Amino acid sequence: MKIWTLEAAEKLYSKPFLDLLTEAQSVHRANFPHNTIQISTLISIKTGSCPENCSYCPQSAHYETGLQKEPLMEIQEVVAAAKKAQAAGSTRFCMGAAWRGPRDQDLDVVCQMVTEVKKLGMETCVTLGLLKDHQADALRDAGLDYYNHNIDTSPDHYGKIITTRTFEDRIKTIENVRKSGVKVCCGGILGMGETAKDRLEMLLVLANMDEQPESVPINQLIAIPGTPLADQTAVDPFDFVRTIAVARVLMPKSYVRLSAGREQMSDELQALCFMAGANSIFYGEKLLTADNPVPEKDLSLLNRLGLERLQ
Ligand code: SAM
Ligand code: DTB
Ligand code: SF4
Repeated sequence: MKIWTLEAAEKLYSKPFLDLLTEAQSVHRANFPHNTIQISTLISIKTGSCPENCSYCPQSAHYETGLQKEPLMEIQEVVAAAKKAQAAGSTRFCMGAAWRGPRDQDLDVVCQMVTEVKKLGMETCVTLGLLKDHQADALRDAGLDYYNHNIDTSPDHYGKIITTRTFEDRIKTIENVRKSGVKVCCGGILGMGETAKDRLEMLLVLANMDEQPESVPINQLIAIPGTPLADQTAVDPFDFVRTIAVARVLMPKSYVRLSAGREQMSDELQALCFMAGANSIFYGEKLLTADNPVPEKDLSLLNRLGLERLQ
């Protein structure tokens, strides 16, 4: 497999904007059906009181964010939410829990949720924090399609954002997922005070994995009052688009998901991200705890752009 260098990534990132966009769109078209988009719906199955100190996160117990905390949901409640998402046109259901990692007794419940959602005919995804190898195997046996675990930022910048677990801890979890045969969903966040080099270093870690992640969520920081990143200035929109474009060129076959932060973006900026190779979104009025565009607004956007939902 091709190893991408920082030099090559920097060369791409610093191209004239329209050249970079054209290159990314041509790579995109060589690998995906034109004008299509994949749609996932998120649900928070366990909310808040997380022991980790991720500086961006409304669910960390270290910060006062005014969040309504909720224990692990009942299986039937989750299945009802999945049915609703399916009826609204979503094909993948992603369940997120604010844990450092699941205890085995909690994992049993999540496995049952996965099996039930899978029975509806939807693809399943969970994001539960750090995962041991036997836990990844249990989720696979329950029918899990994807596990989301992000590296969040570059190895260098990481220590400024989280200190309760290391970059290497995260890589280990991703390796455990990969070994189990569950597909990997792994990306990061832009707008946490990182440099352009940090953004590229983050993409290089993803692109140079033995197998590239099937799905790469690129989140724009939602600056949450009460967190250490509450007053962070927003990332320059063109730099955001450039990063998406470089992700597309480096990882031609991965779904690049325009994830958190769309509520704060104009329709035109989102369209530029799709031009740059983003071909997946979270659909539904909530992400985990933060707002996402309402479905009517998204349907109208997809319609105005002539983008078809992938089944
Ligand atoms: N606790 C699990 C974990 O950390 O892996 C799962 C849930 S966690 C909320 C999933 C991801 O959401 C984080 O890794 C981060 O990339 C993203 N995220 C959380 N808060 C965010 C925010 N305020 N803005 C943008 N992305 C955010
Ligand atoms: C990912 O990369 N983004 C999603 C998903 N994976 C789990 C989460 C975004 C969370 C945004 C803040 C919130 O809703 O609490
Ligand atoms: Fe906890 Fe995940 Fe939020 Fe970090 S990102 S504080 S691990 S819920």
